[in-house]
Amino acid sequence: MRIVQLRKSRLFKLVAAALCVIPLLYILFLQSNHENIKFSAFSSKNVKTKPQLVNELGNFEPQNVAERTGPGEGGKPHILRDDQQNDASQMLTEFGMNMVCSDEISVSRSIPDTRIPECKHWNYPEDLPKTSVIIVFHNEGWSTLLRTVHSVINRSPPQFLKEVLLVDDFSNKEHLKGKLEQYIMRFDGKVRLVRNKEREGLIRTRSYGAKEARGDVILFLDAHCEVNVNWLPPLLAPIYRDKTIMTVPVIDGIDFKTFEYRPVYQGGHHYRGIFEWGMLYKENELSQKEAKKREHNSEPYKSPTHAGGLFAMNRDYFLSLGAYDPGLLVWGGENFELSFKIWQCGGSIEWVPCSRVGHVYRSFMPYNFGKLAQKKKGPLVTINYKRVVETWFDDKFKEYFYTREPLARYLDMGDISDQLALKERLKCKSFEWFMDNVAYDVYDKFPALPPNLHWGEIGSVALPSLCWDTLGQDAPAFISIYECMGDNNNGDLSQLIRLNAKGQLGVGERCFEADTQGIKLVFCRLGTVDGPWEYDEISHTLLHRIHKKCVALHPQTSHLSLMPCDTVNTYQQWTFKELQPKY
Ligand code: UD2
Ligand code: MN
Repeated sequence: MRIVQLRKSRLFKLVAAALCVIPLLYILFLQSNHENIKFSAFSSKNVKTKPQLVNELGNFEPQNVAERTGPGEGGKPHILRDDQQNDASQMLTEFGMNMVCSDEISVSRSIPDTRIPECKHWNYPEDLPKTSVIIVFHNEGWSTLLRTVHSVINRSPPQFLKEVLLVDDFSNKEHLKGKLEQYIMRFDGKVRLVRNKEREGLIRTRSYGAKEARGDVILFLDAHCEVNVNWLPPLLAPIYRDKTIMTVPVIDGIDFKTFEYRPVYQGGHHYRGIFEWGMLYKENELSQKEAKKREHNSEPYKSPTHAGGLFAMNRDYFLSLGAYDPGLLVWGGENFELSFKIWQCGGSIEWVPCSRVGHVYRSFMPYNFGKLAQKKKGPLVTINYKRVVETWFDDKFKEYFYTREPLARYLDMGDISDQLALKERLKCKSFEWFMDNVAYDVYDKFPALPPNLHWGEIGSVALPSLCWDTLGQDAPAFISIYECMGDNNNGDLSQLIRLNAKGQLGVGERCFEADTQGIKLVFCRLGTVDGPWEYDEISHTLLHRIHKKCVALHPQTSHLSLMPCDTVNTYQQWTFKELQPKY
């Protein structure tokens, strides 16, 4: 604080001495005082197009931010009293986050500045584009939604904030109706609210928001975020330089129970967004090769993809790419669709370390997918992935997806001819090009997948109605035996097991290992697709090559473990049965 003040006064003297118009400057200074943050009104730097690292405080850094006290201030956890726990757990069930806790925290609370120190010393162009911050929501809690809005208003230079556009995806909660309309009137038109006439899901709702927006740049946030100090200019600067760049802030975590605000990533380490072949979103530490392309550690860097929720883009560019594929329903896969489309069709994605935004990661999804989910048969998110894969992947890569997610072959993804036509029209590059030039580090963690030798349920020959089952547990856990689901399977993947040509036995993104106690579900070793398993097509035994033992079912306890191989013992014999789900 002292340093900031010293700097400020020195700057003040300099400018005043040069211009001898202290009263005028003072008026300017007061006008720029927005809520409790002052944007430097005397930035004499004429930063035209490129951000510049300077010794003094950057031109949009807030100064004289008032100290605040109260629940949750400074991003501290807010702990409730014992007599509030009942209400709290009710709210947790309804919203996936502790709204009792959130309601007691100011919508304008302070949070810790999680940026690396260098971030305070960038000057950004003074004429950055005007932005529509678009927040889509479905049945979100009151104080979390409004804290998102207030944080944007409080921490964005007003000249770059065209509007905050709230898009209601057909919520039915009372507090999101008239009360919300009433509340936003205090923002004098800066906050606008539009509503869907029926449930569209977050993906289509965002596309609608983009069409409705009035800013040059559209910037999406989830409805439970808090933007951090000076978050906006660093996101706008790359887009100002090149309209085909999508920018992504670094996401901090807000605890869904206590609302503690804390960084997700260890200090100074940079990550980029990647994916595994089942299309689950993953991250990888920035390679030296990428890191070295920049002069300073706080500068943006290229990333293959992003988590989905928080990003900025030129509005016309987004619309010229056809917005999101309108065939993607409700939730999931849209982050990949947009990322592949951007990269393959000539644009790029940059993660911006100096822009930090907090997001409440919920414990579970508190809403269902509504009527849209019933329209489609089968798991909707996998259908979304299939549309994306079928549109943007080359044949070789499509195989990796179907190897990892064999049931996806049976899903009806609808018509993608418009997407393919767009790809043709924009002369987009191949997926191979994308993998070689942009997402090459995916292979470090998720190498090309060898084909499955077998996939489906693993049934016992001794007790044919029983199959291997993860029982929906996450790794690490012991695997059990349970009644075979057969073709009644409808999206429950706990019995869908794959044995690949290199001996890896997997279920979903997890793998099977064995120790003296039993057969275990574990995290697959990253960077390899090899495994210890070997299935004997004749004896139907499953050998662990390292332990040189076979998987056996204990006749009394139904426990699975490794035993000395006995090829004629039916309790050591297993059959794979492919599933044919009737979606
Ligand atoms: C992540 C993304 C989210 C989205 C999603 C995949 C982050 C931090 N979040 O899941 O933005 O990309 O992955 O699709 O990267 N909503 C609607 N209509 C619906 C469902 C949700 O408007 O039918 C709203 C919801 O109120 C919220 C936003 O969409 O404001 C994102 O939904 P979420 O928070 O449930 O998604 P999340 O964070 O689990
Ligand atoms: Mn979210």
